[in-house]
Amino acid sequence: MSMSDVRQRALDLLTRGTTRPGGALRADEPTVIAPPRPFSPFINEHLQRALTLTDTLMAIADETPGEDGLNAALAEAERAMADDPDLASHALMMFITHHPAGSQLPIPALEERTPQIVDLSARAMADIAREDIDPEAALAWFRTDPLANQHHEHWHVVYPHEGVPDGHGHFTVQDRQGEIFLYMHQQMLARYDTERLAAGLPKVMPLSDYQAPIAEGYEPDLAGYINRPPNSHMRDVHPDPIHHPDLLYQVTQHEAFRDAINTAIGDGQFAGGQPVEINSLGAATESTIASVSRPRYGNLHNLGHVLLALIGSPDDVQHGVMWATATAIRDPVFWQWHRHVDDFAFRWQEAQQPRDFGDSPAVQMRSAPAGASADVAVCAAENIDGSGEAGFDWAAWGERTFGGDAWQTPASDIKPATGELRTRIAARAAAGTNLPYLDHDDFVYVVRAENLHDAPADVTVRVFMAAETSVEDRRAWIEMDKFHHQLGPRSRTVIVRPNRLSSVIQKPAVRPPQPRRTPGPDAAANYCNCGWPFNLLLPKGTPEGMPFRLMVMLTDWTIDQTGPDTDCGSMSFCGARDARYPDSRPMGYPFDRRFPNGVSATLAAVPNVGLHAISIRHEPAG
Ligand SMILES: [Cu+2]
Repeated sequence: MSMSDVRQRALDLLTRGTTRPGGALRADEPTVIAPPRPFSPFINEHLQRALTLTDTLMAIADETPGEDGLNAALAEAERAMADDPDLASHALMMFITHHPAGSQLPIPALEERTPQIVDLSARAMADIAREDIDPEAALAWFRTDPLANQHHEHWHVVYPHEGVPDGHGHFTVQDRQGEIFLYMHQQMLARYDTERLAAGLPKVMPLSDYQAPIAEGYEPDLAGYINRPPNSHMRDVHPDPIHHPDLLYQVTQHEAFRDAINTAIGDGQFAGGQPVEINSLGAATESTIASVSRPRYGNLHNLGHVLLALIGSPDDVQHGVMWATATAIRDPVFWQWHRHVDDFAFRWQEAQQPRDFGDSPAVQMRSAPAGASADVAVCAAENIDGSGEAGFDWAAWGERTFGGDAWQTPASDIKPATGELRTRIAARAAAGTNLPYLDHDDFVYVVRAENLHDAPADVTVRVFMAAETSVEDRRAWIEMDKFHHQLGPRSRTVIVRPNRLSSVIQKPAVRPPQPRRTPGPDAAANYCNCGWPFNLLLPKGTPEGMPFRLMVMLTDWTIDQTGPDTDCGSMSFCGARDARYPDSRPMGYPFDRRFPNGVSATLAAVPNVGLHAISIRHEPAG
């Protein structure tokens, strides 16, 4: 069997297995209630069973190198699919993501595996600018974006809470997995809240009272997933009626786990004496196999998904979209649940000492009036002559335009700097239709920095953005980019950074954004699929122009660095494959601690920080 045959077999398996027994549901078929989908990646035992299969696939591929081993692994996955297609597909995707030989196989895009989501997304996009609809429906375009859903699904494939197998029955969580679980979801919330602001909606409220009715319901209109009726609340459920019909999980147990975690945060330590820090807190809250005690702290986040998925189910056999990572973010309650989960992290962070920024490098950006920086600007790529050509020298252009004699002029006053970035609705071909999606113009950040030392200075450039009305809410800051740059000794450097290289997005960034299904020749290819969708890098903004604040901070890379740089995937959300997370500072730094003197006043006074006001304007269609 040739490699292309083996790859085709993987595509066929994954496009037929995840929708329903007997074949993939096509976009033009009616969406009806499908047979129950027994597998949930949020149920520990289910994920363990899937990972055991992944482990077996790895062992098979290890035993026979090359195409034959991969083909044998696929044969094993196909056998398992007869029993539980969702479980086997999830296992196969984890094999492809985590095994060096497996990573030569493709994972079809979520919209290829479940083409009916494209139609739902197209309908939601049609409502993007309507004001006469249900408020929560105004955000449906964001929640149903196929690439955003794929990002969430894939992230959980990269970071399974029961650990990654090694082909020999050993399962290990990855470096800082508990912390990245909290951070990645916190960043999704920051983005969602920003879109809510643009739509005139309040920020997401936490679902912290497990007895309270949830006023708003949700109708997914998606085969295999039931409605969540309005005014329903969590109730005792049988999380696994097929395998464990006698197992009952009670809301009071769920409350006890919530309270135990809160007690640990208040005490600063878990019951066994282990300190609460961000990684152990994430592990205990999700929970993962690295939890200090699952008997004591339970499985709060995961079983919250299950409780909320079963709300509308009379028999606990049918479930809503909260059941699966590929569908959960569609339901507004996902965001309420995750705000509650994030509140644990926030509460812990608030109890820590604020930062004094005493380890800042001897590098400075100049301030300008009104707390703005003279050394930060953005430019639309279309206004940079020649920038569309391959091999364009950004650094030379930056130096020519913003360096030399121009150094004394505020960067934002120099052409082609702009005060406004633009977004619009574009369309791409997907599942046989023309799918509208949010897109933005390419742009670059321009950062000028002066190294005051006689030696070269390696810095990490951290770029965040927040809606102007939310700058004092440290949780509102969205990470836009993070990268390394070297400044020469006693020099003034113009740093130009194209948006397409952002550390948070799936790479390479392509336009129109396409979920890549064919991995490249290198073994880390599928890992590269991890990351936020490029088309959603910029918040939508408003037709009038929505004010935002950009923050650029330069930190000492010799302190930050933990390993070699990677060009692949999202460094911020996915770390480095099977290695240490590539930034020694806590994720979200510097917004991961309280600012007793206010966010913008504090940051404006730090010499290695530049703040800059910009506007994001959403251009109407047509
Ligand atoms: Cu998640």
